[in-house]
Amino acid sequence: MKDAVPQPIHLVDYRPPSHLVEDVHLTFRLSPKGTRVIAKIRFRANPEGLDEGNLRLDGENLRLISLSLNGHPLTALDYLLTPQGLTIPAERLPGPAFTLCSEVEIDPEANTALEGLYTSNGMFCTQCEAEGFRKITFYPDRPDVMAPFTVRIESDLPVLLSNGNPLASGEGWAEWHDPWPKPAYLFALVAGDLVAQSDRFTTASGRDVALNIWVRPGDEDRCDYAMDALKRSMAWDEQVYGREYDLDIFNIVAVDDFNMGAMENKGLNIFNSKYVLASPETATDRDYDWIEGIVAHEYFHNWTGNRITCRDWFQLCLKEGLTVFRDQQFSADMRSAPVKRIEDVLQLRARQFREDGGPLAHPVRPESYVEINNFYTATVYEKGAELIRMLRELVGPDAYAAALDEYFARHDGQACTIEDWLQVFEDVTQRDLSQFKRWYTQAGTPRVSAEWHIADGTLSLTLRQEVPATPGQPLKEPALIPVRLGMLTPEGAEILPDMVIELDSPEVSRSWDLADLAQAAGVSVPQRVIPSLLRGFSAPVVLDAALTPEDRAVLLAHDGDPFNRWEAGRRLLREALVADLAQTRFDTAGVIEALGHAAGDTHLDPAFRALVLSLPSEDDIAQAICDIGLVPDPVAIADAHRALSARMGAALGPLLQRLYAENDPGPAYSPAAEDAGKRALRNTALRLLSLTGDLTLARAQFENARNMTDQVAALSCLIAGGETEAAARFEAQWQGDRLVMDKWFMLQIAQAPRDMALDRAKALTEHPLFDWKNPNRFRSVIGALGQTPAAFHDPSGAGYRFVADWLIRLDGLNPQTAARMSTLFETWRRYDADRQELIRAELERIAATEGLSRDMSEMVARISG
Ligand code: 0A1
Ligand code: ZN
Repeated sequence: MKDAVPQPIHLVDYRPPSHLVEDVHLTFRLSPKGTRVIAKIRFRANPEGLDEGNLRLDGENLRLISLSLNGHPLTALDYLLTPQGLTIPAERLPGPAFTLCSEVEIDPEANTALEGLYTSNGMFCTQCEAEGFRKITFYPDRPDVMAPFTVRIESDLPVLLSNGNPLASGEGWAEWHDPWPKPAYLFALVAGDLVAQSDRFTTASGRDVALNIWVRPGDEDRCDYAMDALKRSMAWDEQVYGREYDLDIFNIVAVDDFNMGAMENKGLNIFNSKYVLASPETATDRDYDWIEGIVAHEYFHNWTGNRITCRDWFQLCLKEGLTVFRDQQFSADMRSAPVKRIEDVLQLRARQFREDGGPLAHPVRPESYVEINNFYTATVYEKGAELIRMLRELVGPDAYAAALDEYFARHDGQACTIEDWLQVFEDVTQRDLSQFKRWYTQAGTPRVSAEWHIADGTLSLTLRQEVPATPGQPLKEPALIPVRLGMLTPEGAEILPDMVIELDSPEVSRSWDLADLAQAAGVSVPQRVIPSLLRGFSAPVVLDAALTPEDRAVLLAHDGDPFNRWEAGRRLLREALVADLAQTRFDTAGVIEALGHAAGDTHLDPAFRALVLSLPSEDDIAQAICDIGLVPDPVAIADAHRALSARMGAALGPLLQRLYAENDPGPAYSPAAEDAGKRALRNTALRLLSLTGDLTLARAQFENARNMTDQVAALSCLIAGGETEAAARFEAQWQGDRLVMDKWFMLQIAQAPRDMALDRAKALTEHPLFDWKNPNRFRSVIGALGQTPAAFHDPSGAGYRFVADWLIRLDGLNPQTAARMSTLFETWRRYDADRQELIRAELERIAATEGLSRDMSEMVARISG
C-alpha cells in the first residue's frame, strides 16, 4: 500500500506558534544503535498564538520512553502520538508556563538518510536543517521558535561538541551552553575520534575566539586553507558589514557522509569533508575556490541566518540569497572581481536558468511545498543572491550599507520575512519597492530585448521585457529590471557614460543627442553605435539584442566592462556552434581569430583569458538550439563541441603553445588567484591542443605534475584522447584517498569519448570502491553520467534507465540526495519525441515504485508536469 498522498503546505496558512520555548536542556547518552535523548523544555504560551492552545510537538522515528509535565508523569491518555509527532491538548496543560521532560531512544546507525543524528565512519554527527531535529527529540521544530540550548553529551568518544561555549567536561561527558536563542534547525552535536587544527582570532572589540577545524586523524595537515579562509571571512565581515563573532569558540567539523555542502549550525559548522580538506597534491584550484567560498558562506550565516533567521521555510531566500550574495562579494574581494562575476553567472545560467525554464520553475519565495528539502534550489540560493545584488544596484552602495545596518539593528534575535527585509529598505531609502517585490513572487527568467537606431542626429534606445509563463503562473506583471549599459563606437571608443536604466514597464525608451555625446567623449560623431547592455550582468535576465558578429567582435576587443567583453566572446562561440548544428553559414574562423587576440593580450588577467577561451557547455548549446526553435540532438552537440575545440586548437596552435610555456607559475604551489589564473590559462591551452589529437604535452604534464590541478587537467586530456593507462596509474597512486578517488570516478565518465561513457559508468558501479551510500561517491558516478549529455541521452534510453535504476535504489536509503538528483531529468521536454517517450517511461517507473519517498514523489510529479 502506498502512503497517503502528502498534502502541500502553503505560505498563506502560516500561523504563529501556540507556545514559545524559554530554554532547552538536552542530555545525549550516545550509542550507535540506541542513543537516549532526554529533553527538558520550558514552555510558555505565545501571546500572539491564534489557535486553541494545544501543545504540538514534531517527532519522527522516536521511541518514546517517558514523558512528564512539571514533574508529573504523563500516560498515553494525556497526549496523542502519531508518526508525525505528539499533541498535548490545552486542557491537559497546567497553565501558560510549564516544563516538559521527555526521554526517547533513536538509532543513529540505522539513519542512512543523514538527517537528524547519524553515524559516519564511527563518528556521530547531526544535520537538522530543515526538519531533522524532529528525528532527535519531540520539539516545536519550526524556525520561529528560538531558544537558548544547554547540552550534555555522554560518550566514551574523545571529542564531544555542541553549539555555543563549553561549560564543563570530564571523563566521558561534556556540557555546552549556547546563550543565543536559536531555532532547532541550527542545533548540532558531534562526537568522535577527531583531531583539531587550532588557531585564534581577536575580534574588533577584543573578544578572543578559539578556532578549531576537527578532522579524522591523518587529515589535520589539510586544514590550513580552510583555517585561513575562516580568519579572512571573520575579518571581512567586520570590515565590510560591521559584524563581529559572538561566542568564545568557533568549531568546524569535516564529515565524509553529508548530503549537502556544509551547514551553519551556531558555533559548530559541519562540512562535507570535500569542502574543508585540501593540500596541493590532492585538491585542485577549483576545490580551493569552493573551500574559500563555502567556509565564508557558513561563517556569514552567523549574522544572516542565525542571529536573524527565517520566520518559516518559505522565507528561506531571506538567509540564503543574502548569504550567497555576501560570500560572492567576499570572494570577489579576495580574487579578481570580474572573473568571480563571470563564474557566478556561468553557474546561474547553468543551474538556475535551466530550472527557471522548465517544469521545476518556482519563485525565489515559493508559495507552497510538499517537502521543504526540495526547495534548497538554485532559484532560492543563486537567483536569491541576484535579487540582493539588484537591490544594491538600485539603491546604491551607501543606502545598501545603511539598510543593512538598520536590518541588523531592527531584527537581531528575530525570525523574519521578506516583507521585513524590504520594509527596512523602504524605510531607509523612502523608495516604494512593491514592484521590485515581484522578483520574489514571480518565477521565470525575464527576456529583455533591445532596439536602437540613429535618426536626425538622435540616438534612440528601446528596451522591452517579457516574463514567460511558468507552472501555475500563466500571467506575469512587468519586473523592475536594472539595465546597466554603455555605448561604443565601431572603433571601440566609449561614447556614453556608463549608466543604469530602470526597465519598469513592458517598454522603456531613451534618446540622446549624438553630437553632444561625441563631443563629451572627445570622438567624432559616429555613423552607428554598438550598445553594451546588461553590464556586469546587472539583472538575471536573458538578453536579446540584434548585435552582428562584427559588433560582438568590437565588444570583445574594446568593451570597458570586463563582463561584457567576455560575454561577447561567449556569444560568438555559441553562435558558431549553433550555426554548425543548424548548418547555416558563419565566420567561425573570424571568431577564433578574435578570441585568440583577447587570449593573447598580456594586459588581461590570465584567469579572464582562460574564460575567454572556454566553450559554452553542451547543455548551454542544447538550450540555445531550443531558443531558435529547433530540437537539440545531444550526440550531434557533443561532436560539434569537440570539433570546435579541435579547430580552435589547430588554428591557435602557436599562441596556445606560447600561453602554455609562459604561464607556468613555477614549482611552489600557491592557491592564490594569481597562480591559479595562470594554471587555468595554461590548462585551457593544453586542453585545446590535446583535442587536436596530439597528446604529447598532456602526457608530459601527467608525468611531471606536482599538484592536483595539473594532474587532473592532464588526466582529463588523456582520457578524452582515449588513453586508459593514465587512469590506471592515477588509481594506483590515489586509491587510499577518498576525495581524490571521487575525481577519478567522475573523470572517467565525464571525459570519456562519448560512446564509451555509459559502459564506463556501469563498470564503475562494480568497482570495489563504489560506495553508493556515500553521497559524494554516488554523485561522482551517477551524477557524472547524468551530466554527460551524449551518454545520458543515448538514443537507446540506456542512460535514462541507468540513472533511474540508481535513483530508485538510493531513494530507499537517502531520499534527499536521490530527490535532488532527479533534476537530471528536468529538461526532458527539450528533446525529440522518442527521447521524451523514453524519459516519461522512466519517470513513470520511478513514480510507481513501492514506498517511494515524499521527496522523490514530489519531484517526479513536478518534473512530469
Ligand atoms: N543551509 C546550508 C545548506 C543546507 C541546506 C539544507 C540541508 O538539508 C536539507 C543541509 C544543508 C547552507 O546554506 O550552507
Ligand atoms: Zn546557506
